[in-house]
Amino acid sequence: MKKVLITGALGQIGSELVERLRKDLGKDNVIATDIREIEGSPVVTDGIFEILDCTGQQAMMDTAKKYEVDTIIHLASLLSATAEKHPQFAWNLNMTGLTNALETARELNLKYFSPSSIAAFGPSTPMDGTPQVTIQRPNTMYGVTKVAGELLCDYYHTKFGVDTRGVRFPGLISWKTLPGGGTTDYAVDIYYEAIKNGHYDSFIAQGTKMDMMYMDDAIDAIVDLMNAPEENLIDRNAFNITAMSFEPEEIAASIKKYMPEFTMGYDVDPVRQGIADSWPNYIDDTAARKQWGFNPKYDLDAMTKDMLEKLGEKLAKEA
Ligand code: AKB
Repeated sequence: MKKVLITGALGQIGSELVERLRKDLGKDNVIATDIREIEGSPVVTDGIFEILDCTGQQAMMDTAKKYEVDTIIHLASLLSATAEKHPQFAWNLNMTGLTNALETARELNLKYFSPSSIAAFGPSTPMDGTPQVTIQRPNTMYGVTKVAGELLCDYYHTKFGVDTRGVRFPGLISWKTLPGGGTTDYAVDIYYEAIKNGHYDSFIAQGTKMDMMYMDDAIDAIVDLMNAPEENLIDRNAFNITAMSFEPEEIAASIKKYMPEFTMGYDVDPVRQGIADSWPNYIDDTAARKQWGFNPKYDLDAMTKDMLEKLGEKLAKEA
């Protein structure tokens, strides 16, 4: 991975991955793209940035050719809750973007990464210690696109020899860029509300466990998987990875350790609760640990400490 094209670069993962890869590879070797431009964003101002609609095959191919990249990291995608509101649009965006990115990788012989998700599992999946290879019959449109994407990435590897790689991300928590339209977003919102108001009403119900990860570990995971020797990879698309699993009461308890006055209530959203109930309580990421050394650094309390510090500073500056 020497010169990388990133789609969805202004999103929650993209904005931090761009920053990291500009440091690792040099500014001229990271081509950040997104469908829109956010004025003043460092993704736009601090290096190469192009407007790119990933549903346009030719535009993606032309951008990859123009910059002579050797890797494509395709992040543009609609998340679970938004996809349930607009299922046909979600299918179109998630699948057309993916097939265009895979075709670009096939034709130009590029290395390829796209994220899958714990959403690729469904109600008939074993919920505790969900294995790497197991039943995948999700009942959400987002999940359907993630399973189809995993299979298509495997197909492009076995049929065309494209070096496709992916992970099943859990909920990702970060202070720099907000997620948009996900089910696990409550675990980000809670920190914002804790700092701003000292109280949070969770849209996910008491007792609902989901896998989560701090963004620093997610970015390391992408970089480490892309740099792993190809011969070590058996599972490819896509590896289970997780750093922690918790329910709303546990994250609230972790915040209380640093902000004893913090309180939490519930205002459960039935749609997002239904999605959360269909996902695993915790997944087994042994394959990722063995095949490419996945080893997250942040547990719940370490993440909470860092989130409260960094988000607190950010919100104070913005006030
Ligand atoms: C979502 O909640 O939709 C995402 C995911 C787990 O893929 N954060």
